Order: sequence, then C-alpha cells, then structure tokens
Amino acid sequence: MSDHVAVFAFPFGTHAAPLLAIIHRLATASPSTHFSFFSTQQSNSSIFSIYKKKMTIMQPNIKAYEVWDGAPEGYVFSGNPQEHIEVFMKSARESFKKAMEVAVSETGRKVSCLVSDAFFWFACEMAEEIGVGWLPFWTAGPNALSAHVYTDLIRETFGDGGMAGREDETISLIQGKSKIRICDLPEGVLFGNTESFFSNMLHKMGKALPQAAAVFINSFEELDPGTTEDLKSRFKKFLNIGPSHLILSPPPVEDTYGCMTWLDKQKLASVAYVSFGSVTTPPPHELVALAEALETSETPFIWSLKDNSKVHLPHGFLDRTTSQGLVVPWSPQLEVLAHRAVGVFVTHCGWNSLLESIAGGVPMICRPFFGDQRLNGRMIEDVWEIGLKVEDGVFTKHGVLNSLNKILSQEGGQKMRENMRALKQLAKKAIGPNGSSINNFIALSNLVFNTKI
Ligand code: U2F
Ligand code: KMP
Repeated sequence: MSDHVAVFAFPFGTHAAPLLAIIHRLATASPSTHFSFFSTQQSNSSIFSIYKKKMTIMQPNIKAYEVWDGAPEGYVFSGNPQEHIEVFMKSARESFKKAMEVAVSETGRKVSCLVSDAFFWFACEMAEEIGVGWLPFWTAGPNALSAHVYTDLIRETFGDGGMAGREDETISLIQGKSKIRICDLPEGVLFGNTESFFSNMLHKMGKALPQAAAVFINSFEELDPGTTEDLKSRFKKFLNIGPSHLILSPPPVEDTYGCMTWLDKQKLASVAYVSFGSVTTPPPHELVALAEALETSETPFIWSLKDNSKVHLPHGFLDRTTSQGLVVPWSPQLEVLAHRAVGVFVTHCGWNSLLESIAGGVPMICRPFFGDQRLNGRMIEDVWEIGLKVEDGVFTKHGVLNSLNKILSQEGGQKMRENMRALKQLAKKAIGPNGSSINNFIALSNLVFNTKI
C-alpha cells in the first residue's frame, strides 16, 4: 500500500514549524508513505531552511507544495496583523484543493489521510469529500482549545457582550477552568469582536473538531489533567503528543549572535531572557519601562527584539548596557532557556515558549497580549505557580522591578523553580518508555497510516 498524507499548515505565528517537526518524525517512521506539506512560499522557505541550517536531512518522502497567500498582485496590507490571516483564509480552501490536485497527479497517489492545522475547520468537509480521515493539529494549549469548543456554552452562560463587572468571575462550569476568569478568555469568545472573521473561524473550528478522527496537540496529559479528561470525552480521540521539542530533540541551531558564549560567562540563574514570540512587539512605552527596569536593577539580559523596534528603546540604552546584556534580532531560544545562567523569562506566554520554559526550568514574568496568552498566563501564575503576571497587566518600571526581584532574589523564585522541576519530570515521564505522549504518538501514527474510512 502506498499511502499519501496531505498536510495543510497555517502559515502565520508559530504553527507550521511544530507541525513539520511532527510530520518529519512520522515520515522517518514510515519511509514508504509520501507526505505532501502545503503552506505559503514564505512559510515553507522559512521552516524548511531551518532543517538546512541545522544540517538535518529532510526526509525524501516529504515534499513541500506552495499555496497562494491570497493577496492579489500589488495588494497593500493595512498593518493589522489579522489581515494577513483573513486574506489567506478567504482563498485557503480553494488554494489547498488546487495544490492537493497537483500533488496527487505528480505522485500518482490518491490522498489517504488529511492532517491539518486545527484552524482549518473546512478541512473536515474536504476530508469527507475524498473519503479519508481528518486529523487536526492544535498548536496552542488544551485550555484555550476547550474555550473554543465550549464557545456556545460560555456565551449562553455568561451572555454575549454583557460581562461588565464580571471580569473576575471564574468559569468553573467547564472542567479544568476553575481558576480561569472570564477576562482570561481569548478575545472573540465572549468579549471583543465576537463576529470578526477570526472569531468565526475559531467558532467553526470548535464545532468541527468533535467530528475529526482524532485531535492532536503539542502538550502532555499530566500538564492539565482536568481539561485533558474533558476533551477526551468531547473528541473521538484527543492525543497529547508533546512536548514535541523533547520528543523530537532538535539538533542545536547556529548561535549567530553569540548568545550561548555570552551566557557561559554569566552567573547561575542570574540572566533575564526577554522575548515576545513571532507575532507581537509591546507598544513603545512598555519597551521603555522594561528597558529602564533592566538597567536600574542591573540584571544581565538577553533581549530578542526585532531591529525595527530598537528605535523605541530609551536614548543611550544600547550604549550603556553593552556589558550588561545583548539585544539580538533572533535567539536560539530553546537552548537559551535550557542554559544554567538564565533565571527568568519575560514572555508573552505563547504556547511554544511556555513549553520551552518548562523544559529549561525557568520561571516566567508574563505579559500576555492576545488569543490564548492570558489563559496561559493565568495557568502559569495560579495553577502551576511557575511565574508571575506583570502588575496591572502592562509593563511599568516599578512592576517589572518588583517581579524581577521576587523571582531572581527572593524565596518565591525558589518555590517556582521547584514547581518547574516537578512539571519537567512529568514531561520527561510522558515522553519516556510507555509514557502518555509516546503512547499517544503511536496511536497517532496508526491513524495516519490507516485512516481510510
Ligand atoms: C503564536 O505564537 P508565537 O510565535 O507568538 O509564540 P510561541 O508559541 O511562544 O513560539 C515562538 C517560537 O519562536 C521561537 C521560540 C518558540 O519556539 O523558541 N523563538 C526563537 O527561536 N528565537 C527568538 O528569538 C524568539 C522566538 C501565538 F502568538 C501564540 O499565542 C500561540 O500560543 C502560538 C501557538 O499556537 O502561536
Ligand atoms: C496572529 C496570529 C495568531 C493569532 C492572532 C493573530 C496565532 C494564533 C492565535 C490564537 C488565537 C486563539 C487561541 C490560540 C491562538 O491568534 O498564530 O486560542 O495561534 O493576530 O499569528
């Protein structure tokens, strides 16, 4: 039997790279299966180049196919980050369909299984049309996923738009959410624009996922057992197969800006690592507050900051801090967080960053922005107790100084590090012999290789 697995990647945020890592592992396990990996030209060139840089051989049974980004020639984007998503999504179904036809005719193999980013709710119907199983991948955490699955229930219970004064009420009617407050929900579920294109996409996704052959996720069951148990009852199969970077153990990446050699010279657990992921940069006044707090506290730091944001740093900051820290446009984050010198991570609470911080055992200072990030921040502070949210939700010099002090020089930090160690042990167990994530990965492989319905 010569199988052909079609894989639809979401080309924004950190979605496509973790999916490719999982596909790479599946492709290694089954060299006779062909994998067609569909994403935009920009996304494919960036994620496949990581493999080249890491000098890892890309499996010959994976082939990248390009899909249209949806922007007609000369299209000018307004600057709103969701516009890229909207423009892409409007033509995505057709674009994927066309590209899949090319892959089928090139390989001479019919598609036997459809793996997609969970955002592509329409892939459920596409899989049905061609008579194969649909396996959606959710790239964020289980708690956010459950917020989208239960959007109707949340809206019915808490009222569309009428949450004034109820922001701090907990959502205890949903298993796993006893510490989650209404204000932590991804915008568009209950507040914000509930009718936006993006909110509708997530709403439709929440309704489609229970029909999938299995939903898989980059997490481990023991991290959020309540939510996991609940989602297992909602989905045909709910497979936690992470933390994927521990299972797949990527080879070290190039240290272009000398972060690792600089860290080697720093004291144990003394350095603040600062990064806000691939989508967001804090507004200028918050960058200033954060920079001032780092400078005043004389905390050694590595700050991953896009070059075009450096202009917002306080006048003379870069010159004054040359011996105190590094400002780099991109860091080898996984390795940085695993380094013994790093003592705190100032983060936007993106899911991949959260998992990498757990693996490195580094407590977090949380400044969430959108989507799942407030939810992750709440779990970090109130459930796992492995970090603190910034005071008042935004960076102020005073608030950052307080948080740095609590984590780097007081007992609070010690307790958080112990909690981190316990979570890391659970993660290691999950990916060890007979661990939950390993068993789920085997279940996923079985579905990928036998999903004809
Ligand atoms: C979206 O995620 P983001 O890209 O904003 O953030 P993360 O999930 O934290 O992923 C960032 C990744 O980029 C890497 C880092 C993570 O793997 O190691 N990285 C790096 O290597 N060097 C750098 O200097 C900076 C980052 C979204 F915004 C989130 O809300 C979601 O949780 C996430 C997953 O769906 O997608
Ligand atoms: C741009 C993005 C993302 C986004 C919003 C953007 C993204 C992402 C999410 C998200 C939304 C709700 C969730 C979890 C994640 O929002 O990549 O529950 O994953 O403007 O790239």
